Amino acid sequence: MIKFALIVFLAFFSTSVFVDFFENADALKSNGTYKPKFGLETANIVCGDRLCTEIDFEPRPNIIVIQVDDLDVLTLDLLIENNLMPNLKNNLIDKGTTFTNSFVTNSLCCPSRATLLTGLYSHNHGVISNYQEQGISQFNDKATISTWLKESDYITGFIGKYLNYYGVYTEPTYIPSGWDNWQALVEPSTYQVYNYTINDNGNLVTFGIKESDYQTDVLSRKNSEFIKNLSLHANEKPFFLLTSIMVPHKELVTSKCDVGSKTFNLVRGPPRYEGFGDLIDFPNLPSLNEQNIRDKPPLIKKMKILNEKNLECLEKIFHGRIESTLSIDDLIGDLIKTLKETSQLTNTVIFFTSDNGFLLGQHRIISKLVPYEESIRVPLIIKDPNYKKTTVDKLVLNNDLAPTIIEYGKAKANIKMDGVSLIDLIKNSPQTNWREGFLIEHFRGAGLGNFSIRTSSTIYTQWGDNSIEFYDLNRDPYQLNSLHFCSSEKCLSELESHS
Ligand SMILES: [Ca+2]
Ligand SMILES: [Ca+2]
Repeated sequence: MIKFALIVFLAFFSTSVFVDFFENADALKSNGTYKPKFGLETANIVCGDRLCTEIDFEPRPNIIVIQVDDLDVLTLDLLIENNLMPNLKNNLIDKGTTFTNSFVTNSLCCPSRATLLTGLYSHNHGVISNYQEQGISQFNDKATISTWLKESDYITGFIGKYLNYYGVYTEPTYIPSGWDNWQALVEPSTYQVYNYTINDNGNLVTFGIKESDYQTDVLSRKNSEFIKNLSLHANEKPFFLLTSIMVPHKELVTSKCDVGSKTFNLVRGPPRYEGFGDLIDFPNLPSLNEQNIRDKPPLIKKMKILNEKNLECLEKIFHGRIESTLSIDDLIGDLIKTLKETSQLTNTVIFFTSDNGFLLGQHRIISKLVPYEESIRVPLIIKDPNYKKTTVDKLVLNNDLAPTIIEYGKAKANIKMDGVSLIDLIKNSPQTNWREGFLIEHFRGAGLGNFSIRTSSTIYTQWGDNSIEFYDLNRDPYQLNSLHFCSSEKCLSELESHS
């Protein structure tokens, strides 16, 4: 019975999902451009293969993307439930669209960031890892959301963490194409909440260890400066700001503790939030420290069960993540205040998301890069001032962000992106042909690499060593019993009784 279900599933994904996936990509039409003689805009307005109408000449919104690092949905939900993210809740969630099924197609920093910038899968933009040969060196920064928006007369600003090894495998003063204002953290100091260096439009500026040097707070001040400076010059062009926050990613040099197979660095919050981590109990979910791993691939079978000391370490990691994430809420508050002060709030679309999720001991793992929900799911909220609070449960991807941003900017991408714009979902337009499944990629060689197809209720994974996993997420949302392991209901009942 289960084997049969697996065969039916495989037959399904090998046909309809891939067909949908490629058809969606093909559905992005090659657009023509039209330069209006009159009106508020002087940019190339894109009207597809139809005549432009008046609506195309409405002023385009400012666009702000807040991308945070390694923030999992579970941690964010706990923070919100405990009223610890009031700025995110009141200004974005309560006034925007929350996507409850938002995923990244490669849950690793550098590939995911390259996808945000291009709308492409890893196998198409070429950034398949964090490291030089497969990372930043592969990235074509001349065809990204910033170059396309700039060509469409946006003022563009980047503030925060760029692609991994920026400043190591590039010159520290390098400025990628398409950015008018460039404020990028230089590696390896990127992963320090104090004592880090920023490339401020070609000048390297190092920050110290004062309380006011806390990294998220400095990035927040830079956000405000960027917006206020534009308003001072009465610039009529809209702006695009990508603000990329390093926390709650672990720090490079800080205290560390033992999580079993390795030691793990903590991340610090600002001093004003010291002790706030204790306000939230560490989530003890059924998949924490999974007891029976007979159904898991060899990589996970090698992992020892976490002992008391490891679990205490995990709690410390969790507390640091909570305290540092609180600084992100302050940054959101500052951003909203600045937009209000400059009368830009009603003309600005704001995105909030993370580059990947994170496992906090689920299946014995403290990391990402694996095809489990905690790793591949990410928060996504888009606040468009023209629409009210809503929730969307369609499957959406980080591949979709660039097409959405480009549509908001009425710009033109000179490549065929893999994602589709989310604007119709934000408008609550009926969708009859939305994706039913998607591909997830992790390129890490034999045993570690894994490729999956995720539908709304199942996930099938093939690992680099040919081991497989298959979960019915309705029956088994914590991915405790891979159905490939069992060929009968009797076996499954036994597996479930020991999970
Ligand atoms: Ca990350
Ligand atoms: Ca299991």
